[in-house]
Amino acid sequence: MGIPLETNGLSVNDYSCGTECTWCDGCGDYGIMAAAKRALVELGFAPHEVLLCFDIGCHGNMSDKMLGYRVHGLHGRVLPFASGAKLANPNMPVMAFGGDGASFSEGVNHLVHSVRSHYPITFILHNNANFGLTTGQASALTWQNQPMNTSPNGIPEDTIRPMEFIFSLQPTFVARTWSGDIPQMTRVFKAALQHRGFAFVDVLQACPTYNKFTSHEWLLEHCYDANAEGHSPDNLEAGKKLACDTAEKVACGILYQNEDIPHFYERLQPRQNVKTTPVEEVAITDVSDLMKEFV
Ligand SMILES: Cc1ncc(C[n+]2csc(CCOP(=O)(O)OP(=O)(O)O)c2C)c(N)n1
Repeated sequence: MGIPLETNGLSVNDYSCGTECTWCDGCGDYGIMAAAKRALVELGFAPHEVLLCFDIGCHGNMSDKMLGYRVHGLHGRVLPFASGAKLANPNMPVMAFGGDGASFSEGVNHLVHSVRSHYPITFILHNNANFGLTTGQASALTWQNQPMNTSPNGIPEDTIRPMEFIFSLQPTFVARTWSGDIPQMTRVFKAALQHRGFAFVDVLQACPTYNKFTSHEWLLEHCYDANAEGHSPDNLEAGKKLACDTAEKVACGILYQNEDIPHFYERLQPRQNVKTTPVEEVAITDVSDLMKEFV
């Protein structure tokens, strides 16, 4: 709707591959994948120019549904290898995708350090508020009092509030969007990909099979575009307040952005004024003498 499928001589079909989709009917991952393709196409990136890193989970199966250089790692570990790849080749845009189970349980430590380290990558959180691939166990983001497969009486733990958590880490880019709004996701993903440092994008994702509380219909009714309603993302306290106050409505769009903070690579003293990248330096290293030791 209103968004061309083809720009810059590229088409979203350039990112398509023939693998059959195994996601459930109505899964929000379809919309997130469509928006990721559109964002990359609209920014003029061909599949061979980007690195797409996937965590383990339903969302992670996108790794065989979409072209690009792709890595599919261990559960909860997408951020370390995405960050490492970016630091090795800073010229390549890197998008990392992770579920809320991966990102707020197994890999929550990596999320903390990725935000505070300002690694210059885009992180898309597929937030379906449960462990989807393993059939709907409660995650740290499952709402209180929601019956889930392994906790039919609701979870005994407190739910993590993701926005309060992220804002406590002094982020430089925080956005929220939802899986039914492809134009909004596309706009947000493009801004995230163009951000100077670590971009955190919380995508509220419909999971019709296991999440009965934030359904597509619920998201449609509650989410609104805060930027369209005049929210300017330049103030951390205002962005945090808007992000955390979800009692009535859920503010979406770019909630906070600061382009003045240098990212991790820019802060590395030994890389100052170095024109080559680490991958180029490795590529021209002659290891033949070293290899002789192993023959
Ligand atoms: C370290 C580790 N813990 C647990 C698992 C089992 N496991 C595989 S997928 C998955 C659920 C993934 O949930 P989430 O990260 O929220 O992604 P979703 O499937 O909802 O997209 C789990 C628990 C694993 N593979 N590795």
